Amino acid sequence: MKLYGYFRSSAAYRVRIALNLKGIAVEHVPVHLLRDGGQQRLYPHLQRNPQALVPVLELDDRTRLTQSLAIIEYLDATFPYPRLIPEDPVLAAKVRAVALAIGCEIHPLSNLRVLNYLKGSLGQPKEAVESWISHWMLNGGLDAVEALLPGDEFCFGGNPTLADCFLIPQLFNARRFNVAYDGCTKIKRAEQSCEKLDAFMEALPSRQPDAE
Ligand SMILES: N[C@@H](CCC(=O)N[C@@H](CS)C(=O)NCC(=O)O)C(=O)O
Repeated sequence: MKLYGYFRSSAAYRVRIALNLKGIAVEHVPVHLLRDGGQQRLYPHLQRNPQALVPVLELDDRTRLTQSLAIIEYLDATFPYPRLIPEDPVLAAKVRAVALAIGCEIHPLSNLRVLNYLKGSLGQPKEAVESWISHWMLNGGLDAVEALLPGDEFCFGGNPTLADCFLIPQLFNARRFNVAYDGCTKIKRAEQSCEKLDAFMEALPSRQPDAE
């Protein structure tokens, strides 16, 4: 399998964590989101994903899967150990809710193309863009995720789940954009637990072959 990604892409980072937790080796193929005006928007990648986004997981039969949540659901169905989506339907719904809160509501508002539009087309100054990012990342974002968590070792229970695969890359984004989440004690607890695991550490952007 091949994972088309970018070291700093938090959506690709989610998939890297899931692959590592399951011990699945893939070939990592970088798609540079800034070079050549954004390689995600150029022909070879647009064929892989018409949304012009990473990640894309290409299976050995060349089937291409897009959207990190769908990719991780596929991995959980085909490599079931360790489970990332709990069997219990109520717990599974809670785990998915945290992943969706991050993936559908927090992350898209500070995605590269959104920030480029704010800066470029709308001509917003740096301070306004920074204020946009921290407002949406925190208010009704990470503070709501904090309220959704029970306060366990990981997001839910004593083992990492899909929710941790989404949370940790979003915290990387928060630090990158200087968004303070120190008051989120349940999030911090889950983060500290994840940091003890190689699967999370090896997925860090700084440890990827295309890291700059
Ligand atoms: N919902 C998508 C989001 C993918 C996404 O937004 N990827 C970003 C990198 S984190 C990207 O490719 N951005 C390119 C751009 O904005 O032009 C997923 O979960 O896979």
